[in-house]
Amino acid sequence: RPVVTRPEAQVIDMSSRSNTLADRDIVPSEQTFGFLGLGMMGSTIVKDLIYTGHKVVVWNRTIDKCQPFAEAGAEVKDTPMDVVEAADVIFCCVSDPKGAKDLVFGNCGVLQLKDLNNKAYVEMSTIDPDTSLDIGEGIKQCNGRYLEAQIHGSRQEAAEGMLIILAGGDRSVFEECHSCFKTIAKNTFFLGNIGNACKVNLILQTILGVSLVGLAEALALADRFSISLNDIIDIFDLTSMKSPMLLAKGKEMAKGDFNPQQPLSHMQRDLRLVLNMAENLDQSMPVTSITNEVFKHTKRLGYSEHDSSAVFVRSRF
Ligand code: NA7
Repeated sequence: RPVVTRPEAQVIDMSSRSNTLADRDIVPSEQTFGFLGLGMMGSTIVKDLIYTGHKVVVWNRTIDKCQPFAEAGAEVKDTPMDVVEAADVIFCCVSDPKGAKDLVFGNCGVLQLKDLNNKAYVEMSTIDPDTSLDIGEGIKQCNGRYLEAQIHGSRQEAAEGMLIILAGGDRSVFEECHSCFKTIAKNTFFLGNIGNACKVNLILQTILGVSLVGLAEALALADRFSISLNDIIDIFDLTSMKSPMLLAKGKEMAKGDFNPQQPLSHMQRDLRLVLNMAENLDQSMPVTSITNEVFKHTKRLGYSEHDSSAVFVRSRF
């Protein structure tokens, strides 16, 4: 069993800017934007929203993470409900469907404010379509408008303002978020009804997860033959199979550098959500099932917080 060290805690550099922001000609909306969840993704997004002149109100479960944003000009609130009271449009970006639901339906959650008075709620946490429908229903019943805006991309892509936004639900909310989306994403898609964007996001994650396990197994075999992994990657780069993502992940595997760009726990969460969706449709997904098992096992080995490319470690043993 390998000795596992936790990846270094990542710290948001409040002074860094994505290179593309200056070229985007962003005119900030005059609305007030609430933000629930200042993890790596949320922090990166909020930092850029403040920089491009948006008025932002924030809350995070661990209150210390709000401090740099208060210094940068954001208003900090004590509960999600307080953020909703203070904002016109509220974004949520937390770890998983359970966290996303807690913030809406739980104690001091969004729906404690019985009348949302036409405010907009935007779910950015990666969730499944059923969770999104439940949240959307709750928001609408309290007189609010709902948009799911799934963010596809790594933490690095978020830092570069190069995410892809997949949205579904209330079109008017989508329009109102224009200057925010333009700040953080290179492409934005409106995909229709609630649930559609979650499905597309999880389908893309399936491609990613299965590809990573294939890459890890192939490189592990090369390693058993004592073939240089760097040579394999250099040759792979010359083939028609190459992709920027697989090249980057292959290099990380060769170096043993699993700095979390897409945490392994998030990848496994996504595969679990995919398999639940498939189960409801009687859709057979044997390769995805095995892929999920591989990620689950790698989590058990202690690599939850590392990058998804750490799946290579399991393949080598
Ligand atoms: P991180 O960096 O792991 O951050 C997770 C965030 O979610 C962080 O702010 C957590 O608060 C928060 N969280 C998690 N569970 C809860 C509950 N139950 N209640 C309130 N807040 C919670 O993840 P990323 O920022 O990389 O990713 C966030 C989402 O974006 C994820 O769905 C990705 O797929 C896309 P904490 O700071 O621990 O108190």
